[in-house]
Amino acid sequence: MSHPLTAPLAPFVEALPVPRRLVAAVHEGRLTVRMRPGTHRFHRDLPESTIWGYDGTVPGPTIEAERGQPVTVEWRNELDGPLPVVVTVAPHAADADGVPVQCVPGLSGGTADRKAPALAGHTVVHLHGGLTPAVYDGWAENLFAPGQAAVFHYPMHQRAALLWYHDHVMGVTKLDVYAGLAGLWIVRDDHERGLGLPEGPPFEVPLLIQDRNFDVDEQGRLIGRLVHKTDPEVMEAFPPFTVVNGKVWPVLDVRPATYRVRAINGSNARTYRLVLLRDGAPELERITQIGTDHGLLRTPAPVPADGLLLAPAERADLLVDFSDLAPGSELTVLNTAAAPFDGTGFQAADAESVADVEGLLPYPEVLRFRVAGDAVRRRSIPRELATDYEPPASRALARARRRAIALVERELDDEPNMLTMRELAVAADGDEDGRLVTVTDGDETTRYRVVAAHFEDTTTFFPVLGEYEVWQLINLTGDTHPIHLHLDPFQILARRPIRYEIPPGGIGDRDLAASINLERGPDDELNHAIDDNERGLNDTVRVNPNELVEIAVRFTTYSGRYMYHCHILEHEDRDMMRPFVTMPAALMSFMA
Ligand SMILES: [Cu+2]
Repeated sequence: MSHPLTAPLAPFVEALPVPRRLVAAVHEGRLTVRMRPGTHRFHRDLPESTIWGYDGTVPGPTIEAERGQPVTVEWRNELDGPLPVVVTVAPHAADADGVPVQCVPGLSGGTADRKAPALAGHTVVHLHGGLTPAVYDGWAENLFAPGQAAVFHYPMHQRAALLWYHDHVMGVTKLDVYAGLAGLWIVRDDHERGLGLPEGPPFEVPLLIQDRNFDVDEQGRLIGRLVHKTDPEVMEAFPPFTVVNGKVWPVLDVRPATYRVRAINGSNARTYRLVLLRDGAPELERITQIGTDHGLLRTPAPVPADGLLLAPAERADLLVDFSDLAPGSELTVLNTAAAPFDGTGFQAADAESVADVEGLLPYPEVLRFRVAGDAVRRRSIPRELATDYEPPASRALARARRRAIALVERELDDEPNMLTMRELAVAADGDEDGRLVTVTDGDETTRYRVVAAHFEDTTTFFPVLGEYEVWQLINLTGDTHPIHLHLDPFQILARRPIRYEIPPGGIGDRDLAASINLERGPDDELNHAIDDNERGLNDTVRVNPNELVEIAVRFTTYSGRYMYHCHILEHEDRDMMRPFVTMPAALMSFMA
């Protein structure tokens, strides 16, 4: 049931900001970025908010690098406490009017968490999507304190792509990123330049999409203070206000031309399904997707008929054609994805009526484009884009090491649920001791035992550099999880429906009993398809409920200790994260 809410802020009244560009070549590849407290106005009608930002801004500067030209960043931690976010768990999931508390500003009767202000601003920076040596990858426990600095070297031996840098501190990434510690990083190269795609303003527009909530005063008026609010039923924050490049519901004036829009979901937990509307009707055919997380697709792809799905950390490189539009035309981007997202579809044609507080989507507005100015010659879209990768050969995959990971939500009394990744190893013959996971594919059944469940458990994944691996991500929860691997990108091989049973008490602290069948359940309405716009090089993949996703990954260049995790920040902070160690082949036989 839908309760329309009246938005307390006017949509589409403020210009979309474009983050300051920090072009590495201009600084001979040596940059200094200061993490500082700052003030930021998220909307014309809001007071200033205190934030933590890279160079004191939200978002941080967009760093632009060139393939093959290393960049060194001195990340200087000049934060001083307290954390500029009020953290609260509201006592009830809905208010007296039955409206979910996450849809409204303020603390909703919650008390401010007293531990959060004590966070003194320890940080660590991760370049998401970077092919980065392990020592500079931003291990979640290698922190530096206010007054300290870290000098990280980024080789940039990687294809052109939109990356992003953000805080990655163990247990509080959700708060540090929410406070503002995120920025974009664009890698460019000659191949991409040869295609004549827009580069830089005004026709290349980066969009960092996030959601935020704010506190209210005693009269119920919005004040700028950032609020991270959860409730007893939903342990992720799904704030009501969509913020693009730091502004709530901005508007961008565009000329009648082709624009390159580089979108990234930088929200803590919310998945967006973006629909472009004119006069209430979808015009998704204006959008052509040319790239994914790690850069160009082989060929352009349409976005799915329902809209462009972006789970946290996913990126899309898009060409949007406004060239036939008269000045004064307006196109609006709406989000049709309910939260928590579980893969359920929604027809683009119904987007204008999608507002739904039960789905924690009181305001579907994201952004508006307003056509103004003179026409510019329309760009044709190259039919061939990337030529530097192919789907992995079946011969290479036949030999590949296979790994299986179950995604599990464990309910606890009086505490938020624990989300863990259960690394599975094939059980020994004769291992009959009850707690096993069986995966049945036709008449073949594989029996697994859990070998690791928590971040601090012993490392069990030691991928060999240069060799393909096939990872199976098996979702045994009710929500979609965007799983992110650090270091090299992967390709999605399959999305397969599963049905499974977990016996009562089957999810233990470390063990797991489950029987999984690779077949569709009777009530499963998801299509479990790989969309054309997912057939690229990715570092984050949505794993939907009742689904096993198979990816092929080959770590190539750097050996060391890295992480993979769910990119819902409230999940990775609650243990949905595990290490892996990449090793050169010659060393493997010397491992004890
Ligand atoms: Cu998750």
